[in-house]
Amino acid sequence: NIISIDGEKQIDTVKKKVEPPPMYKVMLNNDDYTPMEFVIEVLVTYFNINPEKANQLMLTVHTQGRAVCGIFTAEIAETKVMQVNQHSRKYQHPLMCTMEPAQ
Ligand code: TYC
Repeated sequence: NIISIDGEKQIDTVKKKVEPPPMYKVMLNNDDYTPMEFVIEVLVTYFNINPEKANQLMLTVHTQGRAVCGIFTAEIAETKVMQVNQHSRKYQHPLMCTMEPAQ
């Protein structure tokens, strides 16, 4: 940093490193009961994924067990998980949305 003491400019040794924030994967997990159409609607509504990609991603979860829906900062990931799980409980589907560190 450039600092000024008594009008004298000096360079200090403080490194201002700007670190990127930690990122989190938001996952959808498979279950046997949630209707496929409901999962597609969740992906479209909460993750801004177009219906064709949403259908593909839903089928990946269905066949592989889980898949990443998006990667976000902590606050946004937490909000997505809360919103999706609340929405699923409201309609009494067991769909589970979870998050985990991306690195
Ligand atoms: N396995 C569900 C079914 O056969 C569909 C499903 C897909 C459920 C993805 C959850 O995250 C999920 N109706």
